[in-house]
Amino acid sequence: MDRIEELNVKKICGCFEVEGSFVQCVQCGEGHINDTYKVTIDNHGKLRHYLLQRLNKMLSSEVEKLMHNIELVTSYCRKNIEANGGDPMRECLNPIRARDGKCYIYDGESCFRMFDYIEGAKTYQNADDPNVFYESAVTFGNFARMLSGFDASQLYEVLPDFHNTKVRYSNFLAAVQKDICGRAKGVQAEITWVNSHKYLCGKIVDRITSGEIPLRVTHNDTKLNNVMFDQKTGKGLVVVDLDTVMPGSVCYDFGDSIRFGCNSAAEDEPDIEKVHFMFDRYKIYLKGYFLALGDTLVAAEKENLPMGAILMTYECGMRFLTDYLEGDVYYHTSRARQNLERARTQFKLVNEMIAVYDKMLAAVKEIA
Ligand code: GN1
Ligand code: MG
Repeated sequence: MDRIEELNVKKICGCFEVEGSFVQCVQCGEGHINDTYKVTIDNHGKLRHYLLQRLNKMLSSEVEKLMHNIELVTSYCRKNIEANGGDPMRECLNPIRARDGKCYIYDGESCFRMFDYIEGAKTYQNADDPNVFYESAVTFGNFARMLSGFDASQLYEVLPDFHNTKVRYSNFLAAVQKDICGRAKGVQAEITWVNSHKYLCGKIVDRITSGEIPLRVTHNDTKLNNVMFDQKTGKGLVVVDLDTVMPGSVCYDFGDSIRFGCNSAAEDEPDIEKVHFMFDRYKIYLKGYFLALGDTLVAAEKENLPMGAILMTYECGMRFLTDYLEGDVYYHTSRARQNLERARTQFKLVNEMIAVYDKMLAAVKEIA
C-alpha cells in the first residue's frame, strides 16, 4: 500500500470544491477496504476538516455507480433529517463535489472522494460498553427505517451478490481449487469446516428468492465501527460506509452487527481461546433493533434474525479464508496470516452460535 507521503494529497484536494489552502493530511479509520484520511484546510485563518478516501481498486471500477448510489441515499437522508428537525451536517454524510461536477476524482491510478468531516464524533472498535452496542442497534435500525420509503429501483447493485452466500461459497471453492499461493494444504481443517457447513448457504437467499423474506434497502456492512457516536452525548449519530447500501435483507444487517459486536475478542484475535459468542450482547442488540424497527418487520424476518447472524459470520469467515487463499488481495492486512486468523474467529463464533441457536430464537420471541 502507498504511504501517505507518496500521495499527492494537496493536488487531489485541489480537485474538489474546497476553499482554502491545504494544511495537513493524516491517515485515520479502521476500515478493511478503503484508505481514509483526515484533511485540514485553512480558509482565511479558519481551519476546516474533511474526510478523504481512496477507494479500494476492486470498488474503483464501479465508482460512477457507487457514487450515484451514495449521492441519492445521502440526499434522501438529508431531507428526511431536516424534516425531522435534525442536524444534517452531523447526522448524514455530505459528499463534496469535484470541480468537474462529479463526486469523485481519478488521478490516473486511484479514485478519491471527499466528505465533510463530522466534528465531535467517535467510533468504537468493540462493543464492551453495552450502551454503545445498544445505541448502534438503534442507529442502524433507524437508518433502515428511514430508507424504507426510498425507491430501491434507483440504486445500482454495485456489488452484485454481496451477501449471496451460495455465490460466496462457489468463489471460495474456486479459490481452493486454484490455490494460487499454495496455501490450501496449510488450511485443510478450515476448508473441511467450511464444506461441512455448506447447508447454511441457502438459508436466507432461498427465502428471498421465494419472496418469504422481503428485499429492503439495507446497509449490508453494519459492523459497529460503521456508526459514529456523538462524543458529548454518547448517542448514535450517523451511519457511515455507504458503499454497500443496496437491496438486501434486514437479517443480514442485524446479523453482521451481531457477528462483530458479540465477539468477546477482536475480529482478528490470533488466540482462538479468547473468542466467544456473547449471548448477553446479542439480547442487547436485539432490544435496540426492535425498538427502532420491530413494528415494520414481517414474521419471516423476525424468525430469521438469528440465522442472519450465523450466516453473516459464516460468510464473512469464508470471505476472509478466500482472500487468504488468493494472497490477501482484498482486505487490508498488517501481518501475515491475518486473514486466516480472522477466518478462524468467525468459524469459532459460528460453532458457538449454532450451539445456542434455540436460545437465540427464544430471545426474539421474548423481546418481540
Ligand atoms: C469490510 O469496509 P469495512 O471494513 O467496514 C467489508 C465487509 C466485511 C468487513 C469485515 C465493502 O468492511 O463486507 O464484513 O470488512 N466491506 C466490503 O470486517 O467488502
Ligand atoms: Mg467501515
